[in-house]
Amino acid sequence: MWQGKTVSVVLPTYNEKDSIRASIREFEATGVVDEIVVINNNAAPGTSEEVAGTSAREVHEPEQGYGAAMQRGFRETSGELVIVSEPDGTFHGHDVFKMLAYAMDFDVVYGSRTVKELIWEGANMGLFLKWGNYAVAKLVEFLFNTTSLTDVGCTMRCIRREALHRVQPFFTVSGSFFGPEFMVLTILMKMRMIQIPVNYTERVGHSSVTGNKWVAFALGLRMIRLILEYRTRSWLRPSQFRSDVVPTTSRDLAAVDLRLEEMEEEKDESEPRA
Ligand SMILES: Nc1nc2c(ncn2[C@@H]2O[C@H](COP(=O)(O)OP(=O)(O)OP(=O)(O)O)[C@@H](O)[C@H]2O)c(=O)[nH]1
Ligand SMILES: [Mg+2]
Repeated sequence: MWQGKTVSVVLPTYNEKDSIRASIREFEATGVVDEIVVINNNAAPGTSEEVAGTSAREVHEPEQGYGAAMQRGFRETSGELVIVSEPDGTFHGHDVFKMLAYAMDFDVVYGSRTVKELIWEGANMGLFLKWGNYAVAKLVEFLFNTTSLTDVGCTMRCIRREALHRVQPFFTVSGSFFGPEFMVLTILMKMRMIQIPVNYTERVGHSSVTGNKWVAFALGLRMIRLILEYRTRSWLRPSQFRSDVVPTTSRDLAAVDLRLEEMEEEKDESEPRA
């Protein structure tokens, strides 16, 4: 629970058997996380045994891919604030405090892994990946004239439940470039967003996506294509990304919370005493 709001964490897993338990423990140790949902995406044998014995709930998602796993994770959680991360040892559980602090004022908080001081020795963030992510992020920032962005591939993020409800019906990507689709959609839906630096450490085990430069380069090109497609579609028909107006600022939500409390009190008073 954080400032009266329930907090969920989604951890998709494919090949993180040797790091997942420690990752879950880090999130548990924060003391503010209400539920941890692990999405087992045909993960390495032994992963379920590692998850058992922690407080996390494991859900099996047969459709392969990071996007498919994430979408399933969002459907499985119930928290008012939903944090997503990776259980591969690259992200730090205590960074949820930074994310949650900003989540009070923003619909979506994106992590960024390109701030030098927080890139740990051994992290898979050399020149190519750092400047590649930075360049694509700046392309998004420029094309959509949005807030300052410095990374498109960071999978540590936090989104408020109301914002998630609005964006969920628009998801189409089941593979690795789900992250940029999520980002572009939240921009097009005019959500309040910010990107903040998070720690980025050496991965435990083999990195299947960005471990290979060519795979990472192909993924980068695919991301750029997706970004350009969304930009063109939204120029041609801007109304398609509009959705019902829901409270988006903390002030709006505070007003709603206050009203709910008042209604509870009114209900209590009107109930006959035993
Ligand atoms: N490779 C892969 N990852 C998946 C799949 N489904 C879910 N994931 C999750 O996607 C995340 C990214 O996979 P990684 O192997 O860590 O990729 P990476 O090379 O470290 O890439 P980044 O983390 O994006 O820098 C992990 O948390 C996986 O558990 C899948 O089908 N394939
Ligand atoms: Mg990773």
